[in-house]
Amino acid sequence: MSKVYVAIIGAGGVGKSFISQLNAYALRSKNHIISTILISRSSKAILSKDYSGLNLATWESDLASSSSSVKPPSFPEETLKFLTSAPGPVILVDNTFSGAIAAEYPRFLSSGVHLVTPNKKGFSSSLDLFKAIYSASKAQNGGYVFHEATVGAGLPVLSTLKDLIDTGDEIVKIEGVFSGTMSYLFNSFAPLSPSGAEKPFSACVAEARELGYTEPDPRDDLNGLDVARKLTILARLSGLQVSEPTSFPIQSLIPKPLESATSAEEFLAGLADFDGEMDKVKTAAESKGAVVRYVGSLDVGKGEVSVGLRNFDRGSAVAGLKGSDNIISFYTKRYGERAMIVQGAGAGAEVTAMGVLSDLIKVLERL
Ligand code: NHO
Repeated sequence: MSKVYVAIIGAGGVGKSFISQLNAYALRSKNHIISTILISRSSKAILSKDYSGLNLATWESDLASSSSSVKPPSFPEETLKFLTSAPGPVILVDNTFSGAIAAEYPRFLSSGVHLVTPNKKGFSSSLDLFKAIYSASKAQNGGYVFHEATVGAGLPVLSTLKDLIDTGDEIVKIEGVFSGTMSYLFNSFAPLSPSGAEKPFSACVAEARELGYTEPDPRDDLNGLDVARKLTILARLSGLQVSEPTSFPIQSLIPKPLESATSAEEFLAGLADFDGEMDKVKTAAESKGAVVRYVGSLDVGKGEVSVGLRNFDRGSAVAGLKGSDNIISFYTKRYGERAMIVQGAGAGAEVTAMGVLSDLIKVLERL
């Protein structure tokens, strides 16, 4: 049994689920002793200074009761020093939203620290950072990097894309529903089998927010940027040089006058005034025997990426999606027009954490 050290930054929704899944995995692992040496939130941290490992069964109360003076080690210097002084391989798990942490990935990787993360920032911001991350990982003694959960949560989207490319297939087009929030919204606003009791778009947004499917401010979902980040990652891994996630057309569902609303509540209150516009979009689709959905599309041959509303035939897989599920279709030379399809829950802490843990297991298998 070889010993591996794990450092976890970010212990919110995904982080908590990840730690509980990691604890269960560590108990049943036959090949590795997993020693968790750091768990940190924005303002607090627990650290195993002698590298003997934290107790994953009690981490939450340990973190809560850790004195407020126990701040996370300063990032990146102290953290890097602590990790690179460990007496064995180290895997850094970044479960934050932080762009500042993502900007330091190349430094950690080139120091031999392995990285797994659901944080999209490092892979979907500037192209320079994306390239620096991969070249640091590929350099001699560079750490492995995996980020499956940045697209489709635990669904095998990035690993499928890699397998298709590595086996010599040619990616023609990738398209689908990449946002759990948008999926839920349109499946309830424009269902495949209308019952006549559908709600206006603003009420669907309010309901999705109450159920916890949207970000606290729904504009962060409706602006399309989350989907654009996912498409940027897929495009870059398919070989396209996408400079920024805003360098291609993104259809925002935020009415212009509401962009400057000062709170989520003000935004939601004003959204009802624009229900008529969304109704027109829905009715236009219905008149063609179709339903409207919010999708992302990547045409590799043409080098085009787009994010926005599109009509889909009622018999199509996209139209038949349920709840907050994602669907991703890979059109390739080998699979032809029928496509290879990956479908299922694409948002939520448990399934996202599963994507992160499966990446950590991939690193373990390579050590
Ligand atoms: P939280 O609950 O806000 O937790 C963030 C944690 O990071 C907190 O503990 C905070 O204290 C800590 N933190 C922030 N900055 C820090 C710093 N500088 N130092 C130390 N700690 C710091 O966020 P979540 O929900 O747990 O998300 C964590 C990461 O997973 C984010 O990068 C998020 O984008 C990513 N992620 C989440 C989901 C999800 O469902 N929650 C998904 C994918 C990736 O597949 C999901 C998805 O795409 C959902 C999407 N909205 C959709 O499709 O509708």
